[in-house]
Amino acid sequence: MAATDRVKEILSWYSSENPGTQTQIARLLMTGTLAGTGKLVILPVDQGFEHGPARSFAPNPAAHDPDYHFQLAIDAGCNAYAAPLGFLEAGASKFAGQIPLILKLNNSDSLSKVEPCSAVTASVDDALRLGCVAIGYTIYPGSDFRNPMYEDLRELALEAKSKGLAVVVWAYPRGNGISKEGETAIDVVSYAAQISAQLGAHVIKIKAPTAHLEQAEAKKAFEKAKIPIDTLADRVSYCVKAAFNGKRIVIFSGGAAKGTQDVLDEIRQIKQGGGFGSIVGRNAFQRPHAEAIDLLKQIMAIYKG
Ligand code: FBP
Repeated sequence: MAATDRVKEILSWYSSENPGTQTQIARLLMTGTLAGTGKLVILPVDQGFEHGPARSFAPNPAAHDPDYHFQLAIDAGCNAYAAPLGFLEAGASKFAGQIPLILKLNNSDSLSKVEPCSAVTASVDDALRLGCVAIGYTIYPGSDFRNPMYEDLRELALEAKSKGLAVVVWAYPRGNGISKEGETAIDVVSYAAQISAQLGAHVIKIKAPTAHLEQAEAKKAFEKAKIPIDTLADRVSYCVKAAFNGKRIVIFSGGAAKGTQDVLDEIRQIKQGGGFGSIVGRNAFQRPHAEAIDLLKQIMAIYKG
């Protein structure tokens, strides 16, 4: 399939990257039901590591099987499937070439109470060995340990880019620096998008922001500039602006499992606000297979417009 004008436009924002990295960004944008539209729907399945197997897979026991997620992403027409090393190693050969893969290079579990900080659990060479298009990496702005996470990402992103891979950053504010409500506050989430862009991310994944304003100085700035934040579409629009005036791909996470209409209403607002797509994990793999495919197809239909 020839690259569409929209895909060419998006690739022009990454013109400093080598042809290998640009090719991988193009593969992300030219695969699946949304190929060529400039929109993306990615299936992420790192929740087994992040939240534990029972919380993640008990609602749909078939999802304990690594093959399940490859097949789900393929059957639903996703742009890519993202997972930690173990899940990708388990299916990368069987499903080789059928779905672009993103290897999550760092992960954290829910078993410790210290400040949020992920361990580096895989390498750029693992990503190449498994045929991935990109590395994935989580940062926790707001954590006391954010600096080592940013510094590790600098090294990994440099290596990934030099070896022709793309870089996807999960930007999840949390930790001592911010309140629980502040983790999804519009000032904090848009700040996390900006940090990710400055760290060199090609694709930035954030949570849907609320209208809460966490930081007093940022609150004043939002109010003085009269930045609209009443609707989710308004807030998505500001997050996209915060990521280099819309010149970085910003996608939104699905969050904990919820009703189909709630998911679709949120997607409509993300589309309206100019978001580039979604990364939908629990709302997909915790549903029975047919229901998950149906929901993902409805999400893609909204993005396709
Ligand atoms: P979901 O759609 O299930 O929210 O998945 C997106 C995701 O980013 C996963 O990659 C990650 O494991 C999870 O969210 C983290 O969720 P939380 O911040 O609630 O721990």
